[in-house]
Amino acid sequence: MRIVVLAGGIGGARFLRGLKQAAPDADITVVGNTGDDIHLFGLKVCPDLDTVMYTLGGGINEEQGWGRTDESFHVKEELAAYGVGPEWFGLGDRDFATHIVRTQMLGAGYPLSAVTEALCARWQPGVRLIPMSDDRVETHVAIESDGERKVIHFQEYWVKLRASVAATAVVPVGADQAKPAPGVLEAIAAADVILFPPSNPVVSVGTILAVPGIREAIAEAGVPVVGLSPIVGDAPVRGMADKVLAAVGVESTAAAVAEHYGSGLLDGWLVDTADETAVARVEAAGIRCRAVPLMMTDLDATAAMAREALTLAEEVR
Ligand code: GDP
Ligand code: FO1
Ligand code: CA
Repeated sequence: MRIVVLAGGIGGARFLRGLKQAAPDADITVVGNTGDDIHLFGLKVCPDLDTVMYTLGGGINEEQGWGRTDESFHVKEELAAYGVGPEWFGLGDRDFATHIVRTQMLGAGYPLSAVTEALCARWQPGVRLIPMSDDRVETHVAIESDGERKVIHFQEYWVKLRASVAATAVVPVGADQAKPAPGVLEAIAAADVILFPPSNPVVSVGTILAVPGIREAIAEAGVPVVGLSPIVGDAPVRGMADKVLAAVGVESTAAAVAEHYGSGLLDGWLVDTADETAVARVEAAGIRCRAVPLMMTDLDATAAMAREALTLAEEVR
């Protein structure tokens, strides 16, 4: 079975670990979000690609969900001693090596997709990880600060400000000009099932869908498209997805997120058992819906979620 998954960082990566256990023989292609990417200290950092790669490759800091295990911060401390920031973004020494290799290869002319493949040769994630695009896309967030409109990089909004101020717009800068990376459209066209993990619907899955051609390819693939809600009990399980959902006019409920994707794209949607009452509303929108446990507390619970998603895919096929 060929499965394509559109993934962000932590939610996407943890779901993929469960999917690999649930479908050990499946051929899994992950289309990764690159809208979170940022250039720091002359290096290109790709948080969501790295989170997937480290999580599936056994190098992730499990408690944190991003960055390397057994990490130290000597380079960051030395940079700070020179007064060089930003101090609010925690790049560790082991993680730095990934960004150095990536930046060196990009400088030598390799596209990001080839660089990601080279990095994965070390980590062996057990899936094919492709960035959504080789072209530069960076999500920016518009905020109101002291009565003035300001546009900042997504990482500044998320990590520095912790989404503590209201966002008035979320813009994947460069997405409209970006082309899907080599292999993305081919994988979608050849898929037997397409899954949206419980990733952020706006700044993870939404950004991938903003690359012209990807949404269309999914709709035209003619195979079941099934998603899992990142919203449980009317709130994100982790992080501040409610802030970016509000910016695009979507309430933070499992049903509203399904309607936001729409029946033109989604065939099936899983909500948590806490959101059982959302099922009727989602089905009224033309999307098959089931309420099942959706908390990724451990690998077995996550694999059970993946099995439910694949079962729902068979029901709507
Ligand atoms: P990010 O790029 O690191 O923010 O990760 P993703 O975009 O892939 O996923 C973020 C989303 O995962 C958040 O909106 C969370 O609500 C969701 N999430 C995290 N853990 C769980 C979980 O155990 N269950 C569900 N249903 N959602 C989760
Ligand atoms: N998230 C944080 O909340 N604080 C950090 O200092 C931080 C550093 C960081 C370094 C490398 C990396 O790959 C990810 C990092 N993240 C950090 C997570 C990253 O900002 C994610 O993009 C967001 O959590 C949302 O996806
Ligand atoms: Ca992300």
